Amino acid sequence: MLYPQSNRFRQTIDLSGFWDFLFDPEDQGQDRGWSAGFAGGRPIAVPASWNDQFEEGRDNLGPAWYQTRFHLPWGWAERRVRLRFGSVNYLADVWLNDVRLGQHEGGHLPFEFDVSPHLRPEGNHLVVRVDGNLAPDRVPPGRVPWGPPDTFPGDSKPYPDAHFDFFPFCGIQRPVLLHAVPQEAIADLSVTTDIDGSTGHVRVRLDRDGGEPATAHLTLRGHGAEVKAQVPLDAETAEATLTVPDAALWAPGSPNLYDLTVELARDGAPFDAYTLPVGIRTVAVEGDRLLLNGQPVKLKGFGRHEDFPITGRGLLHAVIVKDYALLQWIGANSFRTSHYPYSEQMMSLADRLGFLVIDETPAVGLFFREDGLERRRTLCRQYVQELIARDKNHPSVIMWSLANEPHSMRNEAKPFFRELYDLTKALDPTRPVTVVSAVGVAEEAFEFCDVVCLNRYWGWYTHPGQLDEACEILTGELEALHDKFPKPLILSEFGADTIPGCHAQPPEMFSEEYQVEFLTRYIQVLDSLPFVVGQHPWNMCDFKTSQEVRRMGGLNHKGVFTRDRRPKMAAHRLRELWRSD
Ligand code: GCB
Repeated sequence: MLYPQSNRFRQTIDLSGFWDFLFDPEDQGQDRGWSAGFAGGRPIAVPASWNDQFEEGRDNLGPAWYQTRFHLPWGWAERRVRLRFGSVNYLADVWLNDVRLGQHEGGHLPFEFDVSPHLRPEGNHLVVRVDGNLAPDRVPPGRVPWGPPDTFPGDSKPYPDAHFDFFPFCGIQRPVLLHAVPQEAIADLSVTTDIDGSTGHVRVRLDRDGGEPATAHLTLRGHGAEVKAQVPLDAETAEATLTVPDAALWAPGSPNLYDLTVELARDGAPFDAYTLPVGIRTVAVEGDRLLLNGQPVKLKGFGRHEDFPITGRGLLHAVIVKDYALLQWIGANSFRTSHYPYSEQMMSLADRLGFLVIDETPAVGLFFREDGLERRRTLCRQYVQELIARDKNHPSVIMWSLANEPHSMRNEAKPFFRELYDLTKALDPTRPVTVVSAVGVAEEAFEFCDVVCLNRYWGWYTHPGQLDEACEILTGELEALHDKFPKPLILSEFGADTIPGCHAQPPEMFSEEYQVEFLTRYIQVLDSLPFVVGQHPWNMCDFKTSQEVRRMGGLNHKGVFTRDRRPKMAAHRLRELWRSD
């Protein structure tokens, strides 16, 4: 799925701004005809979560209604026009000029409609109903009936009752774009790269709308090279390989990108073009090593969240820039998109700045009881397909994560993940696949996953304040895990809640000193085990959660930066550790 762009043949406009908004407490909006437009709405910012924009919005998960009006720009009458939503959490129903366009389930992934037949030159009326409610048969789930084995010991019901540890922000959280494309447009490009000595190979698959004969002209430019290919088109798909001698490879520290331009032409007259940044690199697992461009690589970075005061999970370009600046400052080379796909803006900058990304689906808090299992399976399959369609061309994406901490103690979990793993590999055989687990050697999905990702909190949730014991258990457990699954291992979460400004000597829980000690001791263990190829402390920044007794001030305080991105002592410590190697 190509991100919309503007060029000689394409144009994109962003419908961001102030829309009208109404909560629908009785869920009667549709009966009252709101899909044709409603009166009495209040202004709301799009994109942004709605929860922190108004007093009564925080714990209200909808349904709610949005509307906006727009005129078509000059010259769009002959074009095909698509309407694209970057992320609406959770369930979106969309109408244009009172015509129902459709529904999309699942926040964090884009969806679009061909709206050409429904557009008027002036006075178009776009209405969206958003339902952010939590339910056991949604993914991620919520309001899951209480009881073992699907809740971990120590769990208590949060409010709102999410089955995951971050606030269930709702609304239109990423831009809504209108984009005009030619009638016979490039529909998709899929790029994979390979390296042979110093030569790079860029394989391109082109999908287009319409199968009339035409020609595709491909040009790869950058780093002093200009490589061209010409492919006659007589079907809806075509493939070509571009060979780049002395390729400038993509890697952290040298995020070399080429521009691939694909132009469609007939009888010498071009009628569509699209330019995609391409990084030439390989990623592979060999034994218990993770290889980037054939060289072992170790990940240093974080699990993160898209989370910021007021805007919630809404796209904020400045926060993205700031976060990358902090990642560079601290010496990180990677992050995981815990626990859902991040914005396309975040992903593009990862390509540009050279970060390695473990790209995670929104499947967090999965449980495997019968109720709703089939629906959760269908949704997980959909998310894998949508995520790979969106992110397959990013060189920064080095691994797919199918889920975070599924409650995999039930027999149903293994075939569930086997099916998702096989689907992922069929869609993208080029990248390793993982499931981020908390159950250790009991995680049966590790048998077939390419990389073992484990989350651990010894010295925090268990063995509080006892870091000697914690590190002993951690070492033994990681070794046992490696004996059972001799694959690369990433400790994808470890950390301690830390109240900024709270100090204690000797260190004790919640103090900045304890977080420093905790992370330092864990990293010593990880550095001593050669099969550990990644260390991702939890979390980069403090982030908002539902209310519960463990979450003081409504925040998870395991950030090494505060929610407004100020360093705690641990940030300085990590910088010493990570920048000295
Ligand atoms: C975990 C979860 C993460 C939580 C974290 C914590 O294992 O994956 O979502 O926020 O623990 O702080 O408890």
